[in-house]
Amino acid sequence: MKPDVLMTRLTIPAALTALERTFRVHRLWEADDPAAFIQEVGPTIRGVATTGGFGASAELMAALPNLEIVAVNAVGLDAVDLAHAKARGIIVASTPDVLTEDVADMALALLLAAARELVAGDAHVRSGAWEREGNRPLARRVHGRRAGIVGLGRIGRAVARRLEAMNVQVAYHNRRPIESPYIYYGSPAALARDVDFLIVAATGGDASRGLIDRETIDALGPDGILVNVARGSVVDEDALIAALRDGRLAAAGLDVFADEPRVPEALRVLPNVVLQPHQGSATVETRAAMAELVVRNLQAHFAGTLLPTPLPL
Ligand code: 8YV
Repeated sequence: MKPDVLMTRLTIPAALTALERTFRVHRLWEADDPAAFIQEVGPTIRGVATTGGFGASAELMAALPNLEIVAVNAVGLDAVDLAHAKARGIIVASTPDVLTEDVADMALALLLAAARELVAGDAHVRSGAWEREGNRPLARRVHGRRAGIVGLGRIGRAVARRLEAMNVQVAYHNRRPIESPYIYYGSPAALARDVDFLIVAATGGDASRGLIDRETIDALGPDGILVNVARGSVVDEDALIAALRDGRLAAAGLDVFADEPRVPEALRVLPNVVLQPHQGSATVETRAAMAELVVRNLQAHFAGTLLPTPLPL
């Protein structure tokens, strides 16, 4: 008999098709009354396939008394109650590595778009303003300048490789220094003081909540540019908005926000910010690779074989 798996959100159709070959899939996103649906199917559920945004809360997992594994279509696990999972011996699997390069590409795209004012330039041409008003103001150079990476993990290191190719000097902040060719700074504010661009690639969750605060933003300064491809929670969004509005920060490139998909109007109306709807890993190729990992992790668990990308217990 096929194991019962709760799929919280439809990632890509191919993932659902692949899961349904091996599992009896219960589609939470189609439920008119999700709470009633979970109460009805909960006792049968042995696996969960979920997204980084929806995750797996303690409340959800508690409603699934026979849950064995949560396979997350993401590398960020801040929406998964890992303590609850560990306490119950529930395996958690994620999708590392396959999305690293795409998210790093997005960080560079946001940095270049913010520094070179690509969105405003596009509008200047499309609106006819170029013909009516002439050239736009000069933008800012990226190559040859200085960048700080907050969170030198897989994605942070991929961003650093891209920046080095542009002759950008790279420094970083982690909770602890790691073996790396880049200069380590003990705090985000100290790093921000010495760079032109600050790129946030840190793990989301309680440990990094508000890590990029007003002090750090002010240290980056009125010529500084902030890029965030991590989680909205890592940056004090109100402090960021105020700094962008008041000219204490030159620009920002953001792919993540505090309360997705709701983004404050005060941020959306600013001319010096480039906004993306959490698209870091959202390419056909990468989302297919992520979905395949979710399926393979679930299949391996129920086949009693080694999982490709489990979290260490
Ligand atoms: C996705 C992500 O946006 O991997 C992550 O942590 O944020 C992204 O890959 C999303 O969570 C996909 O489920």
